Amino acid sequence: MKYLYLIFSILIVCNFNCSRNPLDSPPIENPYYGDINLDKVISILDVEIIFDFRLKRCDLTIDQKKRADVSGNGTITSYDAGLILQYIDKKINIFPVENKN
Ligand SMILES: [Ca+2]
Repeated sequence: MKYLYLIFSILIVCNFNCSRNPLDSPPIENPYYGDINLDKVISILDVEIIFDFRLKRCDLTIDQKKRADVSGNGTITSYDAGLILQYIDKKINIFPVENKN
């Protein structure tokens, strides 16, 4: 299972790096969902935290878990990581959890 997450993360990071121009993605001020490391931007660093959490390399606070569950399905998985990548890449402009609130 660990290798599956590693392979998936490499694939999405490669896709992310190949398709995104960081200059055309201005930061969003004070985002809540997706900003897991609390640095006030949604970035690849937040995606990495999800994989670290899934691989039990780190723990998250209750607030960080709420921020990470961008799908709003009550779990934190690679699906949430994928949604954050889509958000960064401007393929979506709102997280599913925000439609539920
Ligand atoms: Ca962040």
